[in-house]
Amino acid sequence: MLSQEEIAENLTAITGIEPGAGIMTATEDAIEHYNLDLELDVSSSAVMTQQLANHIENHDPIVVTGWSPHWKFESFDLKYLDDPDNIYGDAENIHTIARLGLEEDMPEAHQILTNFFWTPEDMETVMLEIEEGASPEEAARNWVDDNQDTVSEWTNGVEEVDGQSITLSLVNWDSEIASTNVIATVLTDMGFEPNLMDMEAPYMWQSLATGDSDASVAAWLPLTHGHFIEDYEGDLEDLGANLEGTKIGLVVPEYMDIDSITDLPT
Ligand code: PBE
Repeated sequence: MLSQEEIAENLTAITGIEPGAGIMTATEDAIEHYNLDLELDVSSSAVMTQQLANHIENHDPIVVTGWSPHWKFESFDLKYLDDPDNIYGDAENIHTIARLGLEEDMPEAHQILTNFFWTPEDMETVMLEIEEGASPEEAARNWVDDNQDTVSEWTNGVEEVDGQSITLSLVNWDSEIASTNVIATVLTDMGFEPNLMDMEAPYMWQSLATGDSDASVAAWLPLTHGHFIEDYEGDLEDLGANLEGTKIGLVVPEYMDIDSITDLPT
């Protein structure tokens, strides 16, 4: 185990992800609120998990901005640090959001997107397969083929279309790579031609407000993306939750002998 003193001596920063992610804003708030003597390193989701793997191999201290569902909890022994003042909020849901007018222009897609609902375990299955080497398209295809009962609830009563193109925004978080590819596969099977458009979190919201993209399955609410939904209130449509019970916070390896954010260096 790494003691609190050893951690204080060797830890200078929290390993973050992309700027613009809700968890980055929440972590800036946490650093200030708990008066932590730590920088927040801006990086990317891929670099964050790579750093996690490297540090675990060397048994070094590391704190990352973490979230669930995520494959890292399957691959490594990790724990969330307690957040006594609830800066990271309670469990959240992931919502599907769409541009205004989608219902009128593409009622079939709108219906499928509204029906889309799965569990954290479903999402983790897809994430883990991607982490183990499958392409996102392959992992999504396997999940859809293995879960036709669930998928048929999303497409029940919806007419197939003939090659309609639809643009889904995609932010490169592992959880959203999984969900966006699954819904794209389902839409493909219903005759759509989905176009996955890579973008950063703030543009995911903006592109729906401007109509540059049609839908996103990646709105973490009420807190993580709370500031975005406030900014774009009335400019896009919330189709409701597609997954219930997410979490964000600061995550460390089990071998770090601390339990709370308040045990980090101040
Ligand atoms: N996440 C994953 C995102 C939402 C999905 C927690 C990294 C964020 O912080 O905005």
